[in-house]
Amino acid sequence: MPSNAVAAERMAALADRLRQIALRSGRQDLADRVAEARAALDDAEVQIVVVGQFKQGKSTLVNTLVSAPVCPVDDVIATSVPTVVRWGEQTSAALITELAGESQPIRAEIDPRRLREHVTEMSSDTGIFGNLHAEVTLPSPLLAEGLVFMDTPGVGRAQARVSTNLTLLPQADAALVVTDATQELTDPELAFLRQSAALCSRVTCIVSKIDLHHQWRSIVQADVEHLSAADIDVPVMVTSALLHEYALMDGDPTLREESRIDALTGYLRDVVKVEVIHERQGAVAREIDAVCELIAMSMQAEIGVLDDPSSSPEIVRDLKQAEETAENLTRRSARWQQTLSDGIGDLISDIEFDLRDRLREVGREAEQLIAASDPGKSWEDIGAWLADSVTQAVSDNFVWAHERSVHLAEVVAQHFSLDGRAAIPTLSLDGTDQALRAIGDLEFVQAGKLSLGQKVMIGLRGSYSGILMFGLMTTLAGLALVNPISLAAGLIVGGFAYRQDALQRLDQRRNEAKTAVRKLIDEAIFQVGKESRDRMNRIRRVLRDHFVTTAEEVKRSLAESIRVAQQGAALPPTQRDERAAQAAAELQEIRTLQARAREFLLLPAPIPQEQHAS
Ligand SMILES: Nc1nc2c(ncn2[C@@H]2O[C@H](COP(=O)(O)OP(=O)(O)OP(=O)(O)O)[C@@H](O)[C@H]2O)c(=O)[nH]1
Ligand SMILES: [Mg+2]
Repeated sequence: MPSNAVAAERMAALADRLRQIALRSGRQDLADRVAEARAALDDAEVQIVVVGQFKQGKSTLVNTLVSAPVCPVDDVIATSVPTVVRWGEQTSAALITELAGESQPIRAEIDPRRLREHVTEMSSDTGIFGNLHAEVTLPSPLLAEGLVFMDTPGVGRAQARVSTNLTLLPQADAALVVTDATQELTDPELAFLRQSAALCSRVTCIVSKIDLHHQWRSIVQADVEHLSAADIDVPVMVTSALLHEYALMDGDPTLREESRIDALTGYLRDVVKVEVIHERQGAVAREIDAVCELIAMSMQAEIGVLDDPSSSPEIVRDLKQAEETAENLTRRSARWQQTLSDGIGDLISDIEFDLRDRLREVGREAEQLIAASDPGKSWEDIGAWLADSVTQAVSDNFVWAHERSVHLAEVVAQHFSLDGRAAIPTLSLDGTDQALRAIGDLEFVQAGKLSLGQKVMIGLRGSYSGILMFGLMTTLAGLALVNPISLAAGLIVGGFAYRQDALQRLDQRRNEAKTAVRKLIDEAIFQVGKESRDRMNRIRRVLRDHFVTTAEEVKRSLAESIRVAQQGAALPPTQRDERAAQAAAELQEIRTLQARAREFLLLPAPIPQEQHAS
């Protein structure tokens, strides 16, 4: 089985040859398409997000993997801004702010040693409302391999942050969900793992800090059982950043082995990266296959006419019919376009209904909690519970919306190819299988060709971008008024009158708390609902553009077929045979290229020399 590098070289050679053929056939559009696909072969970056609950050792893990103390680590102060760490000859750091409605993000270079001041809770609020993330470059060996890590704020502390973290998952190539060995996986962690696995196809659960617990093996065993009971199928690996650090200081190979960091590094490099690159090459192979098919179509028409000029009117008539079918595909009345419009409409209302349903339920439970306690005393607990529950509801809604959008894209693709049957021979509709792979709010900038999934990702950036948190926090801040009303009054007034008054005041506090909860729920429904509507409308645009472009490409290919068929029929008989032989040779070459691309699609990813996953 060829390694990724060998496969990339072969694929590049196929693409270059195909590009020449496309140019020779006068198809600049197809030549450009091939060139774009080929550029993806040079993209060696593999994006890995590191996520998990608060203080599980995410930043420490990133630092250990990249062998440098880039991400701030602290017992108390939490990471608050996602940080992307990628290879660079020089160490550098920058803060990137994406403002809503602005196409260009604002980039500010900062001193890498002062990153802590910008990406932790220590940072002062800039007052800017937008997506903020940091980018660091480092000359680290693992990063030189193309791995890019993203350290993220912990889930479960800073209220609705989880929804921001979830949006990072669909566009990442892989995710490491970190949980430490001090306790077994909790329910919120399991819920988060389940959501992660639904949004990202390569999730690994990392049990960190195994040095802290003699019994870490039984914790890991329990974690594996929890995962299997919850039907979450992700590999589990263990690490200790601390043991790794000691091993480096003492030059102790046994300790180093025990830290299991090298095993993780090897797994990321030899399994995860290899699979991701193989998948990317597969996308290029599908592009080559599709372009070969389009070019072969005109060649076949020409050969048919050259072989039997009397069949020319018939062939041209068929081609014209197919051209009309392709033309119809670009019209708004085409069935796939209807499927898309109706599907998006239904999705918008279903998602909103689901969101309303989930959030109203949270509101009802909160009101029960309020009715059963004195909000003056329990408000902080209720607030924390509320933030968690709203977050959970919004996250579940997000995951569900994501899955439904992917399904819709598949149905639209099916209808498109059914509608186009007469026009589209055996064209593979690349990208639609993994369409909508990403709904995210941070763009991992990638070189080369944008797949449909990536286009969607960029189109959708900005969704759920912490707006919920903003809304939530301001509403919660407004709840200060629920705090116990001055006790001073109670101190002077005594006895029965005071107790009566106290009851009344308790009622009043409860009412105020309930009103505040309702306001918060309404706010969340409004904000999240608006974002998901916008997101769906962007999905609609991206899908429509994708398929209309495909239909137009087919139309151009058919027009070209008609042209060469007519030209072939007009050739004097003496030249006809010569041209027929030439066209047959060209077709043969195209079919050989196509067969090679298809062969690649049947190959599994190259197996690493050594399996590192435990
Ligand atoms: N013993 C031990 N402690 C660790 C290990 N990894 C991290 N820690 C400690 O755990 C604490 C939290 O580590 P961080 O890396 O800041 O955790 P985090 O997940 O990034 O935290 P937030 O970003 O704030 O959510 C720090 O005190 C680390 O020193 C480990 O492998 N062993
Ligand atoms: Mg951190």
